[in-house]
Amino acid sequence: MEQLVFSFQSPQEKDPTDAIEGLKYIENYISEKEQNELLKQVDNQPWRNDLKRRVQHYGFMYDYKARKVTPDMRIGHLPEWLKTLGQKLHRDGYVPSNPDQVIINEYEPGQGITSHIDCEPCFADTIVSLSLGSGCIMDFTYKHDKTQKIPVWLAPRSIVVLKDEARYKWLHSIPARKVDVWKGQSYPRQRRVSLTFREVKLMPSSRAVSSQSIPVTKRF
Ligand SMILES: O=C(O)CCC(=O)C(=O)O
Repeated sequence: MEQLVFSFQSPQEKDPTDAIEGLKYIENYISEKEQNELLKQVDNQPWRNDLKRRVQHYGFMYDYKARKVTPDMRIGHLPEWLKTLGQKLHRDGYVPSNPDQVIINEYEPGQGITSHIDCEPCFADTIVSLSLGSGCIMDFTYKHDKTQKIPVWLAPRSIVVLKDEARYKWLHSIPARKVDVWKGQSYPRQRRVSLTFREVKLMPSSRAVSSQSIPVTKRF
């Protein structure tokens, strides 16, 4: 498999808001060329069609319905092209160790993801999502007061890092729509592919689950 080489350009670090503790947003984290290589790699792999949007799971399967990851859900090591990127995130100080689980989501215009906090017993404290292809708005909603909602623009080739309050006290979602309006300007959505890097906190297996039989929900 082709080895991806990532440049060492210092990324432009920007926080869109100081309102959410633990949220970091970094534009231009990878180059256009790296983005195209990654999209090629992603599109060479099989997609799962059991959610409203297509997904790929690496490292461990994640059971959306039961919200769990157990040792028997291990798929294997991350493929080289994801491992390299995970190592870069670690080297750059965005994650405390090399991630061992990645979920790739594909959003066609009009598709989104419902408001959620990533499974607390399943995944460690830091989660990073890389956007490819299209930008979109990610909404953050405060868990204890749902009227507090903060939209954050995620540009293609940017990463968003969720830890501390951003990870545990704010739900995140991507509204299912075809156009985002950001700072007064309209951005028609195109196909967006996100790569979300996590470290699994294993729960004991309660029953044997094969990766083919993992229940998922069309509602997620
Ligand atoms: O698409 C994204 O950037 C976020 C994905 C996400 O929230 C998830 O997989 O739980």
